[in-house]
Amino acid sequence: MEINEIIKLIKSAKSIALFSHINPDCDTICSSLALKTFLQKVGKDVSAFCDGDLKYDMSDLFGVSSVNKDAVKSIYDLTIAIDCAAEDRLGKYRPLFKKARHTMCIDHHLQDRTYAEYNLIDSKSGATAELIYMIIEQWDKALLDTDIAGLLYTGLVTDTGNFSFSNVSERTMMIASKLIACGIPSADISFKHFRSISFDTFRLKTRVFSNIHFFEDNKIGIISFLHEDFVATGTTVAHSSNLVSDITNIAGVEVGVSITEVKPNSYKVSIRTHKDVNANEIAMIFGGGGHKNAAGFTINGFYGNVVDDILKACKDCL
Ligand SMILES: [Mn+2]
Repeated sequence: MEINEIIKLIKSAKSIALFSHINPDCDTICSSLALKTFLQKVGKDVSAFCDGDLKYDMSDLFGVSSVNKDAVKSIYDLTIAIDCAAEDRLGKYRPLFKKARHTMCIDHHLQDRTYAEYNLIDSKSGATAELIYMIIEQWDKALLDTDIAGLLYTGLVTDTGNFSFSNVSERTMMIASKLIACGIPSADISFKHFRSISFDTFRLKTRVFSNIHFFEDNKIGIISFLHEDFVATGTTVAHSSNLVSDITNIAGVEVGVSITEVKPNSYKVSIRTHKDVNANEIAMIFGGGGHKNAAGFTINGFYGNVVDDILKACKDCL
């Protein structure tokens, strides 16, 4: 649908609930909080929900303490899934999302979907935050303040790898410049999300990085974060996020895989690729998805079998 139609539909709703995806990243949370803040300014009754723990790097986002804090209404005029490629990404909030008078999805993932009644889907968008910006700009750009701009910029920066991935377009940079013009601390935001790591993460890195395995002439690199690694370094699953890109930073590596043990015999897998190797295709084999160069899925099984299956899928995609 076109942005102006989406705006019309949101305008006609009074009570609105926004939903981020499970295992939330900054784009899904920041896009939701930015839209929530804006819609409150235009007088809407808005709540934001997310099935999942928010990571430590989200703790100072504007309005983040309001997530999951509003009383759940029995029915909303409109529910909006934000950055959710599939209905099951809503987690435990799926029934609440479905029960609304109208449902909408705003997203930039590749997957075809039909789970919402209205859709604003643009896979060329660097982040869902880009789509939220366009809604706000067309609706009433005078209401774009530094709080909203900071949220949108954080979503943009994190989903584009600090403006370094192939999903960065001319439009992405135009929007970034408009957000910077609002007076946001852009350098601080980039530092926080791309350079600064906690000492715990540093300890986890030094332990696990010496044990990365390479295959196919070093074209495939696999890193594993196992329960024992978290115990030995006093860290949790959250500390392992984004470290997969350190593998694809190595010259010659075309596919980087991180396998993180989230429960006994249950693993969260992130795939990062270069050039024409399609991460989304690899993830879809295992019931996941994402983007061409960044995708993920969850897999259950014995560690050795999990590695074998993933490695085979990666080899087939080279
Ligand atoms: Mn996103």
